[in-house]
Amino acid sequence: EDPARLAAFEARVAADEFIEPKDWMPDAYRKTLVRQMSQHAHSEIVGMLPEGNWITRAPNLRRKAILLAKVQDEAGHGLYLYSAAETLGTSRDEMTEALLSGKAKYSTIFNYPTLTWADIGAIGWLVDGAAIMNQVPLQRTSYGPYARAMVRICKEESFHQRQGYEITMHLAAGTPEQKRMAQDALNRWWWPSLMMFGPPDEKSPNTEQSMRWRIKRDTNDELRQKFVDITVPQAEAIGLKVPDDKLKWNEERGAYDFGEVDWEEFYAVVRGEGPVAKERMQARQKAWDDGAWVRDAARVHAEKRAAAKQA
Ligand code: FAQ
Repeated sequence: EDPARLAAFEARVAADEFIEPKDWMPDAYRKTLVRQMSQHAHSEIVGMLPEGNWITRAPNLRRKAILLAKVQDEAGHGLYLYSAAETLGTSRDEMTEALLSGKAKYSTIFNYPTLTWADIGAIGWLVDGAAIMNQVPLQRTSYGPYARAMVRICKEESFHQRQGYEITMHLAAGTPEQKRMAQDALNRWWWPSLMMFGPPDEKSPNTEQSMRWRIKRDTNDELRQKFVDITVPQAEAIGLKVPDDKLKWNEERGAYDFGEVDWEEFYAVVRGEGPVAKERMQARQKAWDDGAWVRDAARVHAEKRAAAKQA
């Protein structure tokens, strides 16, 4: 790569300028963006499945309408992110094939099952809560189309977080059985939510370069700490207990000390060994196969139109 071009690129990034699709960029920058953005898009799409599981069983019409809208938002987020990633020269089909073949990842969090209605509260509160913590800084990521997609996504995500907290708040203030369900959902979703931020900084191969290129604006551990600091008082406010014996306010740091994530579990889930990983990929494969006729019809239609134009 031409060193002068590279220096000019790095200077633009350092000056907080956005890099746009037609601008020159190093191959490794393009590659890591396609990796992160496509995995982010896949997470939104696979992320529809755990909650989709409860649409028909929501406890009342109002809850059903809200959940339906939330899951639709997630489809929208996936689509903006695929479109933004396509501006880097990778097609949607290529990205989908990478997901289905297991080459591309999606967030570990969506490999856990939603066992009760309280899980829908926990997902909105904790999973969307963790997602916004990570995505607010991405509104200033150095690649323009990714940053702009994040603006709308974050607005919707913050609404999602509130609806989840509101479900949990109601259950926590309900009958003893409802409160028990809310606590059980917090117990099961807490640690997987902390895993969403990725491995510890010293074990994160991509962080250093991505921070230098301002693709990432904060490290994995910084965001994880912020999430703990904001979420623990929210649990306390509704009388729930975060399932971590080591959790303790550290006056000196002005932050919570907390226990170690089970990194063995994290890496196992990343490798595709999560509790419902197989079901998730089967559902995506089925959706892709079931949609084949639509893609075929669209292609044939486009070919006919192109032929008619030539004639
Ligand atoms: N799951 O070197 P790092 C949502 C992989 S929110 C699976 O630290 P990086 C909204 C990582 O890809 C969830 N894999 O990597 C919603 C890398 O492998 P690779 C999606 C993980 O990229 C809510 C390797 O480990 N949000 O969907 C995970 O610098 C509710 C080494 O890691 C985003 O994707 C994980 N948790 O940092 C929807 C946000 N963590 O790619 C429905 C954008 C790490 O080299 C319902 N992404 N890995 O093969 C990011 O900010 C970053 O990519 C990180 C990882 C922070 C996730």
